[in-house]
Amino acid sequence: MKSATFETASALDLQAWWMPFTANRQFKAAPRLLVAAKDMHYTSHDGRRILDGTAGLWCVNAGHGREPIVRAIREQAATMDYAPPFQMGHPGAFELAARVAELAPGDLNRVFFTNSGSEAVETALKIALAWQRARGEPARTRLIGRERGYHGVNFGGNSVGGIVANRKAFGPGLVGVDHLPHTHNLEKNAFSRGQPEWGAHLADELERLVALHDASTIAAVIIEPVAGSSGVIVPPRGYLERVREICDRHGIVLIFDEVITGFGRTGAAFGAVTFGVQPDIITVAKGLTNGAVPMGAAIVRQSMHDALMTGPEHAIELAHGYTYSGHPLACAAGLAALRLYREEGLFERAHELAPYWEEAVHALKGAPHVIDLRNCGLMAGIELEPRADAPGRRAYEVFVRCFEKGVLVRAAGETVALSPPLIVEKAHIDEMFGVLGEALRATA
Ligand code: PXG
Repeated sequence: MKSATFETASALDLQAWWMPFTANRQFKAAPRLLVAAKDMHYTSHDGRRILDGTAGLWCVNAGHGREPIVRAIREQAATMDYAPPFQMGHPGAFELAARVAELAPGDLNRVFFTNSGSEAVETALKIALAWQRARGEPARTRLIGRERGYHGVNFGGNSVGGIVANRKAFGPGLVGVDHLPHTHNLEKNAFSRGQPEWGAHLADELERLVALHDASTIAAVIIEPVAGSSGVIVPPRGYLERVREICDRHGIVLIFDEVITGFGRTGAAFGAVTFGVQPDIITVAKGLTNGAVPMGAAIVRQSMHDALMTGPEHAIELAHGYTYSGHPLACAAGLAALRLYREEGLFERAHELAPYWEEAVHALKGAPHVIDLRNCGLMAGIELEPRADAPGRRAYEVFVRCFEKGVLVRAAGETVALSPPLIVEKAHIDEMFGVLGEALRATA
């Protein structure tokens, strides 16, 4: 079957799909539809080539429509469409788990599959609680997130998350949740290249929360090594190390939510590797399958897993899982994606391109409206002065202008975020920032 063309797209009734994280009425009045994708480019419904500056939504790390991934999905669909994961298994899930475990740092080598980043987060939080209970600390039920954190949209992740717009409509969420302060500070850190110098002391706020609640009530801390959705906030030097130390001192599980930072985005397999800090659980999704089939995972320390392998052998050790945990199509896509990352050295490539990327980002200093520039690996945040009467509007307008000029960027609040596929070439980087500069100059 052929992909939708401009004609079919414009004839579509757009009303039935309640679109996620979208201004539905605004979008449907002036829709932006994508109908095809290959390598670094999308094709829009009006037949234009759009350079992908965001790897879809931070996920298509090897670029679009890669033949080995397409083939793996096609072959798996034809061989076995689905296999139940409860009290049954299939080879692909075991193989992918082993590959993920090899890639993950330290003793993070037990992998629980989910279907999204949100589910990976719920899974990690539940494993942390179950582990505390299994080791004789059942009173440790508090979960600590961070202001401006994003951990998906389910009740657990939303509760530990710290983006007010995502929280305010949905009630109190989980009880027993607290938040660390975020580390964003324009006075101290604006225009830092890579990790800012100022802010490691903000990790000490965790000591304050321990003093307030008592360590014996705290199960886990969850943070993004680099906060993505709230505008690419890079951790201050020494900050993650200090969070790790405090968690160790108080028996608190440390979860890194690497749904965005996993699979090469920061210039190594995981942010944990880039920053040299070992968490107890890493959550992933997105790049795990190159975005081609939905899949997430919680990657857990073996010792935590082993502590739950108790009780009679016939007993289910963790009462948790999804119908589609380890779905065969997702596993096929994941195995092909990880092979591509390895064979093409894409994480190393991200690392090697990062200095060029950093120069391109910081060359926007002095461009209209720009009040901060942030970068890490192949991620960038360009923060704009908000319009007093219309928060977020300026970044949104820049995003629309870039799209009209053939480059896909992402507006995250007041920040324009970029995170291209790791196959990006220097000429693409020049094009992205050239168009972004033009869009900034054209925007009031
Ligand atoms: N954790 C993190 C750190 C994420 O970035 C999720 C969890 C949830 O994943 P799922 O697969 O359930 O969406 C994410 C997702 C944005 C944006 O504009 C980012 C995400 C989702 C939607 C928009 O930055 N990240």
